[in-house]
Amino acid sequence: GVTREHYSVGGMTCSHCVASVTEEVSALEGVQSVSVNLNAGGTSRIMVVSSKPVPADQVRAAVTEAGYTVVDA
Ligand code: 9UX
Repeated sequence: GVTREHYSVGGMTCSHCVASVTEEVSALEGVQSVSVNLNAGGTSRIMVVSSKPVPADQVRAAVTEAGYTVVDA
């Protein structure tokens, strides 16, 4: 099956931010694709498509590694 998970991410303001988050999250085990709906200056949304659920703490760590922040809601 395919799992789709959404997260809110703060701090992203440009296409390079999008590329960084996409690269880090895509490297997680099981991730098939990452899409980002950029809201510069606000809260962006990312969708993680994977072959199995990806633990939220792993996604948070990857987003943090990229230099951004997962925010609630
Ligand atoms: Mo440039 Mo996007 O510092 O943060 S990568 S605005």
